[in-house]
Amino acid sequence: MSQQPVFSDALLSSSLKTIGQKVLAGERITPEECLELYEHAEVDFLGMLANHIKTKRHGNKIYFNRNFHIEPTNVCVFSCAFCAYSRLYKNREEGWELSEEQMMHIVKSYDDKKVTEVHIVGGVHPKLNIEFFANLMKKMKAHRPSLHIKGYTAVELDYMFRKAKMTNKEGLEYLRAAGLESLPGGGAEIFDEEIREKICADKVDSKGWLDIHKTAHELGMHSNATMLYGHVEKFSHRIDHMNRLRTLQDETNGFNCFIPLKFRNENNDMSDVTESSVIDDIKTYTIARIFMDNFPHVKAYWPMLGREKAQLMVNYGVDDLDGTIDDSTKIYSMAGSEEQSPSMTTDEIVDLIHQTENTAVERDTLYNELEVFEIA
Ligand code: V47
Ligand code: SF4
Repeated sequence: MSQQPVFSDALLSSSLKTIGQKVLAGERITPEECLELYEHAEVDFLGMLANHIKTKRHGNKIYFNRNFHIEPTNVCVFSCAFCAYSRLYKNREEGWELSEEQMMHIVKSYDDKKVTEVHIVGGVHPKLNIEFFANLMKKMKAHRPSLHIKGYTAVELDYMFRKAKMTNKEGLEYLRAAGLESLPGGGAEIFDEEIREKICADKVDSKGWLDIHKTAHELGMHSNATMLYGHVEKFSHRIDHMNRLRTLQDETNGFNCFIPLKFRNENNDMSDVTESSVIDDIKTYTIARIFMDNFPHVKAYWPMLGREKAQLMVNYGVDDLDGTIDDSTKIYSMAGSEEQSPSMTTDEIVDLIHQTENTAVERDTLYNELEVFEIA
């Protein structure tokens, strides 16, 4: 366990000192205090607070899981300005669309591997409907009942449900009966309506995103939440985004983890936007850990951040690195991530965690601990 951090009066303004004391006392900070942290706190101070919270919650454990991704299609009816996929919609010949057979072939290719989760996420194809995905999941579950299916962002679900003329509740119940167990956190982007209009005007709005997650939680399903940061939004928009999530979590307690997603600027319609600095990245992760006091976990998604930066974030409030991801995920490599073919074996991810002098813990999707890897 870490010792209680001590602040030097000389180095801190009185308002930062007050916020620091609140955090150490386990009290919630307000959106205004969060803005003060973004605008005036240095990364060392934020790191100390975020790590204090992380250590109090999880000791020196850093979680990972063994998963694989299936991206059924990169064709998308929407045109988010930040997305490398949306360009492909304009260039349909570059699009792909996997058949049920091809996706089952991917699932079967893991038959002799100890994976616990399949993460299904992709574009919103106009022809792939709710029955198609329900049949696919039934086949997956029949083949490997223990495989946890975390699938479909609220964007994909909203489109599926509207097409099927189902309410969110009806649609989620239908998919759950077919095998869907959790929802990933994608599609949240930034909830502020004006920013959303600029970067992803045509897909599910903030209210719709939040309502799908709320309904899933009410049905006993768990989900994650993301925030796409470092583009045209301001600090206040990030805080508003986190605040809407924190408020919903107070009500439902259904979110497992919060995942800040760093905007990458290659091959999309926002390539003129400079990417966030490493200082901004660290601030965002630490502030997320401090502000989102009711979220059990903060995840650094290494295929997007790159493994070195993900490793660094372990010292800044992060307790989860997502998965081994033997991967087929393309959304980040296409948008300019350093990780051009993201894949890590269990030994590699365990080593990566051990290098940070933490214990690596394999978890399942719901954060049940499966295996503990102590440093030798
Ligand atoms: O919603 C798209 C993001 C998300 C870019 O729940 C981009 O465990 C950065 O949500 N730069 C989809 N980000 C992926 C996602 C996810 C990933 C890993 C784990 C989980 C989980 C969820 O990808 C989209 C969007 O925010 N994205 N383009 C880009 N250029
Ligand atoms: Fe489609 Fe998702 Fe890309 Fe938006 S981010 S264009 S919804 S694949």
